[in-house]
Amino acid sequence: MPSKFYITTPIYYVNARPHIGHAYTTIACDAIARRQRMLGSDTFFLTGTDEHGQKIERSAAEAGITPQQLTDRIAGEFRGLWDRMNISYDDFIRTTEPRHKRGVQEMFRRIRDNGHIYKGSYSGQYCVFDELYVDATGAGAPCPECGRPTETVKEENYFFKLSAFEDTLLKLYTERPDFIRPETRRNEVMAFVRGGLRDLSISRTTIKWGIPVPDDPRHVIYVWLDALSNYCTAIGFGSPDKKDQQKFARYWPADVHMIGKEIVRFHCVYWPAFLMAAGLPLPKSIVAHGWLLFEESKMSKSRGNIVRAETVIDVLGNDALRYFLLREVVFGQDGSFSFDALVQRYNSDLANDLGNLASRTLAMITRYFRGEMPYPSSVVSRTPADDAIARTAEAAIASYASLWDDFQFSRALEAAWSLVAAVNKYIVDNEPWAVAEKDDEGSRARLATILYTAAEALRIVTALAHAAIPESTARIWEQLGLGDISRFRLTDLKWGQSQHGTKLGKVEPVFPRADKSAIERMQQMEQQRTTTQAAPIAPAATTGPSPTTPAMVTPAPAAPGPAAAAADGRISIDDFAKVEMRVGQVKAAEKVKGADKLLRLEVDIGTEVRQVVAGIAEAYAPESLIGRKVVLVVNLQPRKLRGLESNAMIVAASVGDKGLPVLAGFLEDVPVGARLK
Ligand code: ME8
Repeated sequence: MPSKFYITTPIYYVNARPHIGHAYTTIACDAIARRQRMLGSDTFFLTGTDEHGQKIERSAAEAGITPQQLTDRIAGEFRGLWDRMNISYDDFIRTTEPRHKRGVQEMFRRIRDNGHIYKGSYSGQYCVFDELYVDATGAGAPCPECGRPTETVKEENYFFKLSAFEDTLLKLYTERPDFIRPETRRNEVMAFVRGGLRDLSISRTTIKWGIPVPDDPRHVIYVWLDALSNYCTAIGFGSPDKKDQQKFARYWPADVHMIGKEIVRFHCVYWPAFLMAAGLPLPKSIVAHGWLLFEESKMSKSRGNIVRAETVIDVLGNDALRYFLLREVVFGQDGSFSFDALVQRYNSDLANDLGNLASRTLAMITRYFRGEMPYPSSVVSRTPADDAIARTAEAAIASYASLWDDFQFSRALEAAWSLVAAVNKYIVDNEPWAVAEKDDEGSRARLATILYTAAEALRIVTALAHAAIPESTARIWEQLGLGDISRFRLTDLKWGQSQHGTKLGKVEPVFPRADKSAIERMQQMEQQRTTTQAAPIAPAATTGPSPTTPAMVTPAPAAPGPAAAAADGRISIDDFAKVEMRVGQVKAAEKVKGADKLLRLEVDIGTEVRQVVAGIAEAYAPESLIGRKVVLVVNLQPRKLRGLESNAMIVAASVGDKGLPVLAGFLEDVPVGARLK
């Protein structure tokens, strides 16, 4: 039986849409889970949404909908985004599901039956944002965690005897140094516990949106006890079903709870105490990463400085976002996100380094060896440089594994890319294109060895990087003629496994270079997303143009997504057919007040005249457009820009460093209303 590996993300609150801070944790867990699967572990990867509590109750009230409506919508957005990002989660738990409710009540019962719960009355301050009881005095006193004003809570509660766990917890942190990672967080937690623990109120009577306390339904269970229990309830805890019980026995305790640093206390103090009180084993490790910063502060909805994962993946694809986050951010520390750094990293490491290695190696094998892996003689025409690459590759395999296991993703990828750099240099130094010019047998053997060496190194980097950038590496693997990479076991990876004679797959570029307009497009999309999604809730909007589509200068509105794109980002003809593009003629045009980039147009599309708001003011004077024929996507849901309803999207190329729009048009005369197919 293979060993098991159980990893979890935090379950995200549904008071806000997902942004790349959430994507960061989820991507890190996904990459870890994928590598574990490649190593042959029986892996279970859990994510989900945290749907109860005062914060959600209030957000729903503010949006004028029921908490259930709010949670259904936002949970759908999280799940939809993870699906679109190819996140390989095995289960998605929602805390409003019956299986969770049943499990949380069982958790409460066990803790109570073991004598760790008593009834008392709480009078003190509560921070709704953090869902945390805090030591502060006086109405409105600032929360020591987040600085927001706290609220006075005075009610009868059930209390958990947290104070009794002080010594046991300290013993745990000392005896199991890997329980909290990294070290800095462990030290903080130890200092906090040494400072003394107070009993914790674990029920509320003044809120309704929660799970009732068993046998006392006037109370709902404190949202953090409810939320933390998801790690157990999702794998069958509290279920009467035998299969569920076996599943829980198989996967619990979790190997890794991955979290952001702001929720360390809940996971490293409350959670182990709850588990000990319930008589359950403790997770093996709680790993806290730092924050993703944007414009120098933590990316968060309340600060309004968020970037959506959709924006990046629409323009550069999933792997660009994954690679950037794993490579650029030193895991455990805060890291900055910027579109410039993202594009720079993408171009240098993916488009240039790996992309070039793949395309030139595979193109030369196609050209000089009819697309079949050449035979590398171990004797004839061999040089020390060939063996040096083999040694570099073996070293990269070893250091990648140890760095990755230590959650040092950035350094692990750096190790793999040092092999890429070495092979690219090897190719330049050995000039296979010049060797190919010579006709003698020795040169032919030399050429075979050089290209085999390059291809073998490419295979090794591809296998190593697969967990981090699964889509592009799956394509390179196929191009190497190796079939489905998910069948490959990393435990087998070593130098020299490529078989000569293997027929390459169809060779195509995997990382198209991003020009500067990519940055503009992302900024523009982000700006437009912020304006149109300012309202707290709207239906999920997780689709948009693929990296190769022309720039749409009026962005795609929120619309139910088309069928999921294939793993390589391509869509079917049916997906394309859903987009109705027609020729229109501009009848009126004017600038939009207060918006430098926007024009309001009235466009005749044959059957009617539509109002369109388009971001083309920097490139076109309004009067120059009157009478001009343009291409419009006409079957998009209407959307508002600067208070004006836009009823179609104008199609344009995005050109030059600034990504200026150039309107699509025709050389021949075309009738107004003609459909583009
Ligand atoms: O805390 N940088 O949910 P949440 C990095 N429901 N990671 C970030 C981030 C940023 N700027 N912003 C969010 C909750 N995250 C609770 C958890 S678990 C039983 C309950 C990630 O929606 C990071 O993982 O506020 C952080 O811990 C989590 O999202 C917080 O998500």
